[in-house]
Amino acid sequence: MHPSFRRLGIAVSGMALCATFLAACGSSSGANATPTATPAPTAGITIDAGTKLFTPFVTVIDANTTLTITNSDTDAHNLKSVPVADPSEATFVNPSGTINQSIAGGATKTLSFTKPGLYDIYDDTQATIDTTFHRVAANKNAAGFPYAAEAVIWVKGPMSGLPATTKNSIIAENDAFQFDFVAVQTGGTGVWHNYDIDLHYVNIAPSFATLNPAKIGDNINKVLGTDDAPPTGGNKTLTFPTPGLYYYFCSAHADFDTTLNRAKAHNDASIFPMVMEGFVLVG
Ligand SMILES: [Cu+2]
Repeated sequence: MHPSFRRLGIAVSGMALCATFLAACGSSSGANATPTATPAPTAGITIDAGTKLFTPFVTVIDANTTLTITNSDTDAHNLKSVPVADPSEATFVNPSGTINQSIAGGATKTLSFTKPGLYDIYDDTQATIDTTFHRVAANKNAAGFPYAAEAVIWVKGPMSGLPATTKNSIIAENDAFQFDFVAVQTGGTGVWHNYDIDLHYVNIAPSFATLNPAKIGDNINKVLGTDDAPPTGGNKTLTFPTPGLYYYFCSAHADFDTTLNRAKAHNDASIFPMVMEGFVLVG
């Protein structure tokens, strides 16, 4: 062996030794060094300087981890909990309590969530709660219009007390699902009833960021209206065999943007700029 190869061989095995026994190689205090605690995993949402939207729209974190909100805009923004549409949602929507704080331009805030569930926040400088449809609506002059400055945070963890069945409906004479959020236990079913004249869909959004872990129905899921299923409209029953968060929209009244990973309302949808969309939490 050439002497320089021999030296290289020694150096490589020395590095491997350091990697294996890092404390002994890198620390002068040797065996007495206090191991550093592994930092809690963090996740982040950015308020985009251009659109002033929360990015991403849906964030997935584990319970007891920290969520960092970075305001990359120069203006201050607000973080406010969206009120639950129905008392039955309170068990799984905003279960750690509500959020109401301001975040200065260029600032960072950390939020921690102790209880698993869904947290829905919006920025009232850019969007308003529509009390008829219980949804966040982008203000007409908002930078991100028609997208609303809203963020859905799924805090993963064991859930208890979720029902075996849940119901949602399509509101008569509207391109709207009654509830933004429903929840069922694993293996449970959801029923969507269509009180409207027109055909609507429960389209499962493309899978991303650990959402939508299973095919649900045929993923398109037609729900017949009163025209096709007289006199009271059709039902679609869907089974959710795999735990997770499912995000769906109606493709007759919204499109799915795979860059923003969120649905966008069609201009001619009756509740525009609000989106005909919803979430099913399965745990
Ligand atoms: Cu629709």
